[in-house]
Amino acid sequence: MKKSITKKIVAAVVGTMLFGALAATTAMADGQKVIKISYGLVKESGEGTGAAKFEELIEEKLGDKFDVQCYSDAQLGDDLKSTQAVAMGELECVITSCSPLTGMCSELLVFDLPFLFPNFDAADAVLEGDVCSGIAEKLEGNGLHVLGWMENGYRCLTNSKKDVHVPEDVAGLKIRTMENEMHLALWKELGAVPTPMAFSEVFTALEQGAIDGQENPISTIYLNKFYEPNEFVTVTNHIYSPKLFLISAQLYNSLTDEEKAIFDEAGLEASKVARETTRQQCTDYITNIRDEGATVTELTDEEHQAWVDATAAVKDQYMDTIGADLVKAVEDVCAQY
Ligand code: TK8
Repeated sequence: MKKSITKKIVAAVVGTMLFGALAATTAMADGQKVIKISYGLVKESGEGTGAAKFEELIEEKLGDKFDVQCYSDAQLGDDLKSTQAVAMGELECVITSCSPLTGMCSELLVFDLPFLFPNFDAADAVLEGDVCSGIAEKLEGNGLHVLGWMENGYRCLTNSKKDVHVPEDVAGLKIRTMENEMHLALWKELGAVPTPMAFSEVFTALEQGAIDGQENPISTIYLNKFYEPNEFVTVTNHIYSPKLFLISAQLYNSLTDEEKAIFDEAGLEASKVARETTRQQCTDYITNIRDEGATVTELTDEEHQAWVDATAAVKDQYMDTIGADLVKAVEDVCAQY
């Protein structure tokens, strides 16, 4: 009895190994290279929609060669971890916030400046202009090729304690920030208690009361249900936050010129779709969040100005680190919109 069970197990194991080997041979025979895309938000998010678009475009044009697979919700790791894996050539692609990457590219800190981008047209002009080509070149040296610029959106504050209108209201609130020194400095300056944390830990930390609040665009606040543990949502729009769509430079450089062009084109198209989706969501979901019973506070002009004034010092503080020329280049583009 024992023997036959053992035999069966051996047979099953050998069978699986053979099948595995066969499957591997088939994949190789097909010559398909798997391209995994790691991202932290849900499938319905802008980046999820963008990743799916990229998959569709690549498989339409190069389906015999590449199998694109999208992994949402930080399944393959949070922004920084995934980006490091892509830089090392251990993972193919990532869609990430810029803020956790400022350690490898300090120029990205320019996007952490509060109240810099007046509107989406200005953001598009910067994302598609020289400033971002320069940043892309720098990232190439870190093993990261930029396929496109997607979008987080304008960041807004949520918390479980009070209806926040003006900066003074955040005094003493424990607020999760991205892992970024300027975000930390900003919330400290406002009198809050900032706690840097990877994105995938935020919901549980809010639910358990380890933190009182967090800040993210309306799209994320709704799709990740942050309004459940945090019934107060304030449309502060304090920082415009883009996202990078990156591919391992090692992998990119191994592509033929024709493939490179198709990847770049698909990256741009996917990024456009991602930005359009996020923008629509940030508008639409204010109503959805209210319908769920949360309080959504939109600021008066006076309250908005109070936030601009209260965060100005951080900008001055970081001017040298970012580079006054870079900040001016962004401001000059923004001034046209
Ligand atoms: C998701 C993050 C998220 C960001 C954050 O991976 O960490 O708060 O806004 O969108 O990139």
